[in-house]
Amino acid sequence: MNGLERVISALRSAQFVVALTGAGVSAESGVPTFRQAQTGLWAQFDPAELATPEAFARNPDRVWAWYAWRRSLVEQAEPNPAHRALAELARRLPRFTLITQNVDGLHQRAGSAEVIELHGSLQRYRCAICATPVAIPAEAHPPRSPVCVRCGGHIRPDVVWFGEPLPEAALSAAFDAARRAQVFLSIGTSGLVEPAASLARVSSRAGALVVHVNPEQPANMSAGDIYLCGRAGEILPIILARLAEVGQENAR
Ligand code: BV8
Ligand code: ZN
Repeated sequence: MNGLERVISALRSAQFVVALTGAGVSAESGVPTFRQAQTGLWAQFDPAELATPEAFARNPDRVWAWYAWRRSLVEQAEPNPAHRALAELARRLPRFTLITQNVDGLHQRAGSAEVIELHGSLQRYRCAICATPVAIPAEAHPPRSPVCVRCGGHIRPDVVWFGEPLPEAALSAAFDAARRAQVFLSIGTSGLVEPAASLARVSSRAGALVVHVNPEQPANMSAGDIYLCGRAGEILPIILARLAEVGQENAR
């Protein structure tokens, strides 16, 4: 049985499926991955440098402008077949948990109701000092980091920067789900960023079949994992169609 057949067979009998996505899932929506994002003005900066509290403390307006630019890219983007297939999978499988490293909100726009956002969201903001949440609509995006009305601190994007802890509730929910899954789909992620990259190994050790969907082999594969080489926008709809073909035993 080839890799795809094994995945379909495992999904048909799985009671609990988990998917973890990375920037590769949004690539087909035209949202560049973290590393590809650096074009034009931003080509001269290293994203791993910009996405840090130190960069924001040193030059809040530069980091603010980078996120404003990325948010404008996302606002012009549409969910792609990969996002939509994941939203449909949640409706087809008995139990499905979607975890994302992405901050673009495209899973929600594709109809995924519950999304565990490990790295926060471009659409949310908070004060860097007192953490007061601040609503900023895309169409009224200030060119510079606004000042908090409560404490005078700088307003920042509500994303997790390198060196910052992930939101505790999201992280523990993600590891709990990974441990309980029979199938763990790792889609469009290079498997380089921790602690998200460890979810696949934790799931595999707990007995799940781990499946990586990526045109390039990710860095966090374990022995026994299945690697489906290709684009998420191509492979996920095929998986969904195959599941629907014979109507799997455990459909809702
Ligand atoms: C923490 C939000 C501790 C911000 C992001 C040394 C060793 C190990 C770890 C570390 C280390 N030194 C430091 C660390 C920790 C560090 C880390 O992991 N560094 C790595 C780089 C070595 N991690 C952290 O700092 C984390 N925090 O550890 O805190 C702590 C604990 C308590 C108290 C204090 C501190 C925080 C990590 C979160 C950082 N924030 N994003 C923003 O977006 O601006 S991470 C960001 O980069 C993305 O969210 C993404 O997760 C990650 C990688 O980005 P991309 O490259 O764009 O995406 P991805 O990797 O997913 O790659 C794209 C993939 O898609 C590729 O594989 C490609 O082949 C594939 N693809 C392309 N097209 C398609 C496709 N796949 C499918 N279909 C396609 N069409
Ligand atoms: Zn404040």
